[in-house]
Amino acid sequence: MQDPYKPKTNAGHGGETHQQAGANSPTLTTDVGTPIADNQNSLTAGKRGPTLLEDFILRDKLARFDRERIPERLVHARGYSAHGYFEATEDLTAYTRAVPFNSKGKKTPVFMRISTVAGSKGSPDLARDVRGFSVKFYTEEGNWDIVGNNIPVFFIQDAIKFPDLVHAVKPEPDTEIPQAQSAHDNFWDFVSLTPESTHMLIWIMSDRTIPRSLRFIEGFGVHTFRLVNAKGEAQFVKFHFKPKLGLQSVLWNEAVKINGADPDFHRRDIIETLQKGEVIEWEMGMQIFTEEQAANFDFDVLDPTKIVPEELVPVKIVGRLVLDKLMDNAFAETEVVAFSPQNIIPGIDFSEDPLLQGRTFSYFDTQQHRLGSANFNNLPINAPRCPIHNFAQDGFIPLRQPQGRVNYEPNSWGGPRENPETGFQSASSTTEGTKIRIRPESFADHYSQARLFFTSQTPTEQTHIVHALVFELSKVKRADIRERVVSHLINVDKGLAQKVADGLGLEKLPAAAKAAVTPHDMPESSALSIIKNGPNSFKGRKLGMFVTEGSDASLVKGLKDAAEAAGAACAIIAPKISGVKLSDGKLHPVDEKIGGGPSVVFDAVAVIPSKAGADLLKADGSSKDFVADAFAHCKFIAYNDDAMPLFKAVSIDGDLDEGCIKLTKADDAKAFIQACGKLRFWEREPKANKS
Ligand code: HDE
Repeated sequence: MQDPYKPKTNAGHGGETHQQAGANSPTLTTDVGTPIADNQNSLTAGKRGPTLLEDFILRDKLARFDRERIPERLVHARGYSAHGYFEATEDLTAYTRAVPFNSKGKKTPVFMRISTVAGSKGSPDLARDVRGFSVKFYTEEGNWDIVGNNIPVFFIQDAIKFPDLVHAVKPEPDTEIPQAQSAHDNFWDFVSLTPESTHMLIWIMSDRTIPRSLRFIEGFGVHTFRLVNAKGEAQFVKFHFKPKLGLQSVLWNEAVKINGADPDFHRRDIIETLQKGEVIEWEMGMQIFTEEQAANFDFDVLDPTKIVPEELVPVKIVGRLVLDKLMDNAFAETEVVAFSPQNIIPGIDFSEDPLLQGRTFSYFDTQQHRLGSANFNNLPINAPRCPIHNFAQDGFIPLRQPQGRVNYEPNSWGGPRENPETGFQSASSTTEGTKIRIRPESFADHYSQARLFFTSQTPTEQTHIVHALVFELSKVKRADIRERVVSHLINVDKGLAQKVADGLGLEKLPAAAKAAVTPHDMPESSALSIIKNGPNSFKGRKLGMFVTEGSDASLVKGLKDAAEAAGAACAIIAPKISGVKLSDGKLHPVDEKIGGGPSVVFDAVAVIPSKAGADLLKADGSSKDFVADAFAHCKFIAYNDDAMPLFKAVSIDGDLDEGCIKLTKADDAKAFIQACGKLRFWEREPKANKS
């Protein structure tokens, strides 16, 4: 596999000396352009004398260094970005005048950021957490931001509760632990006292929050928005992004190990994919429905804890979201990019969803604080790709240079004017009422859709939800909080509640929490299951080949050819990073040393040691972990006869199932890779019993 980390500068490709690498480089300067003769030594009085205050080069460098950090985001601090485009596959002018959809084939540049929520900027990628899913469309009528998540609902219904929610999930203020974890008393205390969060809780305890790759997650706008066409006619809309390569997650036991082996697992996956020249793609979809239709649903579409089941309003695919370019600089792009739900364009409008209403204020507000200036939208990554004409002026770091004397309107000099024909128009919707602080009754059913999500999961996925709840609640110290959570689960699904109660060792089930609206069953929705929406292909996945000195070179080649023909990557894991001599007597490159490339970072493995190699390694801890974990995580395993001592060493030699496929010749590899299209051999899980 090609080294994805070759230097991106034009200073050559490794191996040069300092002098050679700098042969064609520009002269180093200070921040005001003064050329620098010596970047190794401060200015002193005499060789061993004091450093001189006049050493402006030293001061410029240190002072600049001291001010590199800006406040990280309050939430979604850890994220990763790439550039790309949106391509419309439908002309939607009947529904909206939004320019990205005004003609089939129309392309709009985008910048995307995918993030975790609770963890700090340096936290690991594979925490159990929601993933932020933000897309900035640089349209010719302004920037449009869809600032969504990979989960279509949210914990709370009203923006006023957001600071409480974030305080509860973040590290506790006295101890400042745990980092990037919801498994602690404050979080479960808050949510168990907030019944509206129940639906979201089942989602976050599902495999949705431990994705295998950010390329295999869905994106949702969450809120109901409005589409507005040129005639001013408005319809409700929900935004969806469906991954081209299907949905896929890992097991919790795998996530724990991946975070240890590679805390940058998800961002590395994006880098390697784009540096190979592949793209990352979603289908963008919309659920479009009228206010009259919405009035007949048995839930309120203004309630952000509710979905509109796809079986009720199908998702209409309207285009492709494609990422094809890495960032040039992480700070200048993903750190200072400012996504905001208030950034909308003509043809898009808000709904009265109270969570969305609050968000339209908060992002712009927090960005003023975080980016240190009202001019943050003039930073290159935030700057619109269309003309800006207004009388805004001054403020810290005024990057725009207005010309002339006019900075007000109306005026009799000239300058930009409002345009009722082309300017943004809010959708006309009648609204009235006495001022009041109250939650609508139509928001009060907190359990029926939580039940819908749970019952729409496969038994495998339901088991994972049970395991996750037992794991998380077992970290909660107060028994009364654990029981309070179970009391809500009873309203979701009695079987779920009983299994969690058993897992926690509760003597008996507590009384069910009081439900303001009696929960009712809803028709199952297959769209809600990951396993039901897998790719049935190994494309975009990664095979790990465990080899030793003397391994069969034809098997290695057969597996590599078959994996690459299926659009998958493969890596060689061997005892020494400098290379491995296979049966053909040739030294083959190695991607990871055994122990450095554990099986958790691969989607499927081939364990094809030589006889001597297996004998050498059957007592080696990392080698045993490689095999035991792959089996326990229900991965497809290719193997040869010589692998049996390793299987025996971890006591799986008697349990080999159809997910373990023996290779006797190179040609057998094709059938193996074909089988890997199922991604996991879930039938093994009850036996493997790790998740
Ligand atoms: Fe956010 N959210 N949020 N959020 N959110 C922020 O804005 C907020 C909510 C989401 O990659 C912050 O610039 C409020 C829902 C994403 O830069 C902050 C409420 C959804 C990102 C903020 C919510 C999101 C943020 C922190 C309740 C899914 C990262 C940094 C009313 C639809 C965007 C920032 C990026 C970031 C406020 C709830 C998604 C604090 C007040 C619901 C993807 O302003």
